[in-house]
Amino acid sequence: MLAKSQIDAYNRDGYLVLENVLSPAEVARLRAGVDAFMAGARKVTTHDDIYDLENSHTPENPRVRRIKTPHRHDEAFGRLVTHPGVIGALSDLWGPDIRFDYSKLNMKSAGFGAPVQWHQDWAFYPHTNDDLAAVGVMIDDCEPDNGSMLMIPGSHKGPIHDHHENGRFCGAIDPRQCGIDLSKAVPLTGKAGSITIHHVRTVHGSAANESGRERRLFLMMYRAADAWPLLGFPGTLAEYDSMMVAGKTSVEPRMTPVPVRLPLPPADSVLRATSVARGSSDATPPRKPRTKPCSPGWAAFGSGSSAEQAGSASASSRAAARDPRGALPRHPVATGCDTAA
Ligand SMILES: O=C(O)CCC(=O)C(=O)O
Repeated sequence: MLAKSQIDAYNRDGYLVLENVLSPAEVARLRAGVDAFMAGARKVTTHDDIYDLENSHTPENPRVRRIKTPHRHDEAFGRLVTHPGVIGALSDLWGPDIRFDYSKLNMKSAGFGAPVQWHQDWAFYPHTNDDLAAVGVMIDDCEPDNGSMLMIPGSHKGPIHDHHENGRFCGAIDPRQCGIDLSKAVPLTGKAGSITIHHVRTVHGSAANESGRERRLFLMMYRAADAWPLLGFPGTLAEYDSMMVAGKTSVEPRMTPVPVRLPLPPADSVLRATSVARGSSDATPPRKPRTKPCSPGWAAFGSGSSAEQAGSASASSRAAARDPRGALPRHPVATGCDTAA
């Protein structure tokens, strides 16, 4: 259960770090799961439903940027979706009714893990209210030099910044143009087994991992059950409701006066992928194509999100990005939420 001071800090700053939420045994099991994913990466040569690869990846020398929806593929990651330490904290922030969205494992490997440009997750998936957050599970100790996430305190109460470039959604902001004081950025550090919670509107990013240590962060996206996605959801209502992880669903969206910029039109790269997949025009919101159906309970969560698709499409852009603590150029479809968002 969160202390009042922790709830106040989250409401004031837009993020929180909670220590020792996972036991050493749970962390060890997750690391074994990551090792198994990495062994699987030796069989792939290009991005697929599971792997988002670094540009320098080869089967002989696997370099994985991200594992997509690991909760669908490994029971230990699946169990985290409903972990009492996670759901308890979110209930303290939002109340009892909570819906899962999707997960990803950002590898940010020692020596070459790419930075994530400044962004707000909200830019990728606006809802009727902003009781949404990403929960990060630290599989390794997170320190400033191995690419811990960086947050701008209080930015969740500000505007939704422009994540477009040349008229198309690019998934990243230009912090200088947005008047963001990067000297205020706070690194979310902690020991393996800690969790982070960041508000969907908080401006954040992360630097490259130039240390010799891994920085693997498992991210799970959640929303209050009465926050309804403005761009709709994939699949049927029954499938959407199967993503409830606590409390009860509702068909009465809670509307609050939140600032919104739709992630439209999508970047060319996303548009091409979406059009091919769905035979659609660019009026179609960018959505992750549906992946294979899942069977056991632990695998049943997660429809994916536009942000994830956007991130996959942005591999070359991300590789080109510089340290987000400096002034970043924007690249088409950056690595926020799917990565970023
Ligand atoms: O993995 C990271 O460093 C950042 C992830 C992120 O920004 C996001 O998921 O929105």
